[in-house]
Amino acid sequence: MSDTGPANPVIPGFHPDPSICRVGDDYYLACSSFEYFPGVPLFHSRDLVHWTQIGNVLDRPSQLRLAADVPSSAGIYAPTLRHHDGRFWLIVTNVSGGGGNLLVTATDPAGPWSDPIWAPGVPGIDPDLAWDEDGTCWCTFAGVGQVRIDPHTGETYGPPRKLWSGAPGDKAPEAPHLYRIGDYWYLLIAVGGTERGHGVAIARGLTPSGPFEPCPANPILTHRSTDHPVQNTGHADLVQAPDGSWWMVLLGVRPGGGTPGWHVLGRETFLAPVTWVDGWPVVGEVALDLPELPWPVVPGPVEEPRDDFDLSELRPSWISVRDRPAEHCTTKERPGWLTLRARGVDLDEPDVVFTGRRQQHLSCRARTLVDPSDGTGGLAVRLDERHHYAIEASGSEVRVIARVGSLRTVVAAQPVPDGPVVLGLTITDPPPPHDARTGPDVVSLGFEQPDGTFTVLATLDGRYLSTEVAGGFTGRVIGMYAAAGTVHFDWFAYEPLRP
Ligand code: 6LW
Repeated sequence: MSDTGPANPVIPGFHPDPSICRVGDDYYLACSSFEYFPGVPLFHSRDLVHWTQIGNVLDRPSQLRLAADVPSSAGIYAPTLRHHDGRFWLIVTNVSGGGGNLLVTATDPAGPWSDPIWAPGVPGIDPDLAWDEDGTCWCTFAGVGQVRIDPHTGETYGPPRKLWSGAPGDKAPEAPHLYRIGDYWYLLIAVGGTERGHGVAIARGLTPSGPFEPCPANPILTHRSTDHPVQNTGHADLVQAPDGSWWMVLLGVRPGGGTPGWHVLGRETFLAPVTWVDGWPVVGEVALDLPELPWPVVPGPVEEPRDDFDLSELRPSWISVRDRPAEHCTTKERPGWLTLRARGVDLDEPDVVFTGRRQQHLSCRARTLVDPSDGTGGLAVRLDERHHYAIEASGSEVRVIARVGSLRTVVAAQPVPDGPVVLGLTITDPPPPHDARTGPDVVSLGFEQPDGTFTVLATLDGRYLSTEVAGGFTGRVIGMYAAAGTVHFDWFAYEPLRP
């Protein structure tokens, strides 16, 4: 929210591939989660602009196993969330570990969700579910094929059929969603790939399997070849509000710095208004400052910026890399502390013991009180195993470690008194002058002296923790890790400094 009204992104930070549904006056939205556990964050809103995470759909190993060999940005790809016959349904692709497409269902979207039902007959990612008038369920998937499916069993019927895959030459037709609106079935797809060429196209037909006529105005949304501050717009889903108005949620990125523009928060969830002209949707601007909404905004519960780890379970916004076994991550061993027990590997390895939260602001500060008396660990901002910055404490020393691609270095180190120490990192705009060579931000890492003054040990260029450098589908995650032994964290505080 900007201080003048509703603002985009409505769900900042790496929350890509949004899928939305409405039940009465309540909206629910799910996103991709890749190599993080728990997976598929689930949000609730009453006004489309204030979203509260109410859980994670895949929150136990019987639903989601991501082994150490699952590459970064693999794992859980795009979900589709729907409500039908009094139940919530979610279908999603696990591209790793013998994955494929799985279905889960729940009566309460906050969970628990069922154990997965696999759908081996769905041969593509980005699966969608749509029910026709007689209750037949159709699963449409990337490349834009379709197969009839029983969502209760995952069984599919007949060979998949090809539907419509955009205009000739459209790259990467994916993220299909099928809707019955009025007399037509509408097929909404992403085209162009999830980078700067991303866009949204739509077609309509008289049956759920077409034939489909494309919208003459396709792509109905793209920011390609523009200098709009929101780029990569695509992978959309449509929802109708109780007042009859239509809205689109979609992914986008906010590049910063000079050329080519680096985005560091991953692909975020944005909202855009939709109107209908001659039976076709017209998408309004994906503006950073949203237009006033035709209903009162209803701020939901806001997560406290500081977590004192006083609860037996972690908040749903905490995510770990690939898994979170209790023997490695618990708040029950030392009440009021988060205990991380290392596997003896550090942030360079896929099975590092790390628990963090998505960076959701272009400028922010994170701090934690760590007790390294029984181990080595600290505070890190990571994109993946090859791109991360950390302030690490072990016994009587703190050090800043930077990993960029194949380069890893201890940038600075300083002795500190034994015992707990506050570690911190601050992400801010780069100092002037700014030109085409300027990065998106700088990351200052340090620690608090016993008298409370903060000592910066190193300030590092943030461009190396951007998707343009690292690649992949995620965004920065800021959190705590243990590289050796057992490390206890008394609290963690995240402070937004700029949206
Ligand atoms: C998602 C697909 C895509 O499944 O990236 O680039 C995948 N397009 O729609 C992960 O976000």
